Amino acid sequence: MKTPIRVAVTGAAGQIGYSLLFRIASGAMFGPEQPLILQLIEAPIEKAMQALTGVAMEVDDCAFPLVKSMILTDKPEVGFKDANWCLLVGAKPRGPGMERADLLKDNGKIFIAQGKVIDAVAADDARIAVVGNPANTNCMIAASQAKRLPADRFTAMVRLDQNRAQAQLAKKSGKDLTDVKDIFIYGNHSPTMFPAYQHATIGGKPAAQVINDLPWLQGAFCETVGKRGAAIIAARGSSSAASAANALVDHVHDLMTPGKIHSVGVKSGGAYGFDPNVWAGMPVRTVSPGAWEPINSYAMDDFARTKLAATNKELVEERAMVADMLK
Ligand code: NAX
Repeated sequence: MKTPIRVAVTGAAGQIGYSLLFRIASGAMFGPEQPLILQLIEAPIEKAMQALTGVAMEVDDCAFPLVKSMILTDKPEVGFKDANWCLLVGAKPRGPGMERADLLKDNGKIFIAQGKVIDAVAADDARIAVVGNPANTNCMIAASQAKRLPADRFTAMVRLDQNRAQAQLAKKSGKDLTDVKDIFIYGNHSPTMFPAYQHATIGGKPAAQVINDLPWLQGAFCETVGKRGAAIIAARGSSSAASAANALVDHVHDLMTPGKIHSVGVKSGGAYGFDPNVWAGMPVRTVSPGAWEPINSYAMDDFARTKLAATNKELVEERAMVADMLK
C-alpha cells in the first residue's frame, strides 16, 4: 500500500467542491492505488463549516477505500499543513454591480493569505492548482507570495475551456470526441481566451480542413467556448460546477502523468508574446509527475496573433490592477 498523499481543497463545501471531492475520493485524480488524506478548508463562516460537515458525512457514507482520513477546518495553516496538492477552488463571487477591479482586489486578499500559508506549511513537493476566479491572476498573486516554492508549482485551470473546445469541434464535425486532438487554450480563463483551432486535428487531419468553415472557427467557435460559462448560467441558473470539477480532475491527473500534453495556465516566461510575468494558458508537456515544460513552438498566423495580443492585454491589465498587492 502506497503512503497517503495530502490533498487540500478550499471552497470544499461550494458547488464545485460538492462534485470534486467525490471524484478525488474515488481515485479519478490520483489513480486507484493512491490513498488520500483530504484536508478540506472552508471560509470562517458558521454556515459554510456546517455545510462542510454535511459534505464530509456524505464522503464517509461512500466508504471510499482510498480515503484514510479527513480534516475539516477554517484555518488555512491547518488545512495546508504538509499538503502535497493544494486545490484553490474557494473564492468570493462577483456580486451585483461589483467592478472587476474590486473583485480582483477582494480575491487578491484571499490568495495572498493562502499563498503565504502554503509557502510556509505545505509539503516540499507541494503543487498548487487555482480554480477560483479570476483564476490566472489569483494564481499569479498566490505565487508572488512564495519564497520556498518555485513559480512553476503554481498552475491555473484553463482545462474546462479545452474540454469545451474539444466538444464543440466534435459536434460541428460530427466525429467522435476522441478523434479531436491538439486543441489548446491560450491566455486568460475569460471570454478573451483563444482556442487555437489552427493546430487541432480531427481523425488525423487538420480541423480547419475537416470543418471547412473558417468564419465559424474564427467566429461562433471562439465565441461559444469563450462565453460558455455565461451560457451555462443562463440555462442552469447557476455556474458550471460538475464540468469544472471534472476539468480539475483532468488538470491534476494530466500534470501527474508523464507524456500528457494539455492546456495549463502557467507563468508565461514570454512564450507566445505573453508578458513574461502573467499566468497564461498554453500547451505544456508533463515530463515527470507534477513537473511540466511549455510547448512554445506552435506557429501562429495573423488571426492567432491578434487573439493572443487581446488576451495578453487583459492579463496585463489585471496584473496592473493588483500591482500594489504583489511582492
Ligand atoms: P461557490 O460559491 O458555490 O463555492 C465557493 C466556496 O468557497 C464557498 O463554499 C465559500 O464559502 C468558499 N470560500 C470563500 N472564501 C474562502 C476562503 N477564503 N477559504 C476557503 N473557502 C472559501 O462557488 P463554485 O461554483 O464552487 O466556484 C468556485 C470558484 O470557481 C469561483 O470563483 C468560480 O468563479 C470559479 N470557477 C472557475 C472555473 C475555471 O475554469 N477556472 C470554472 C468554474 C467556476 O466558475
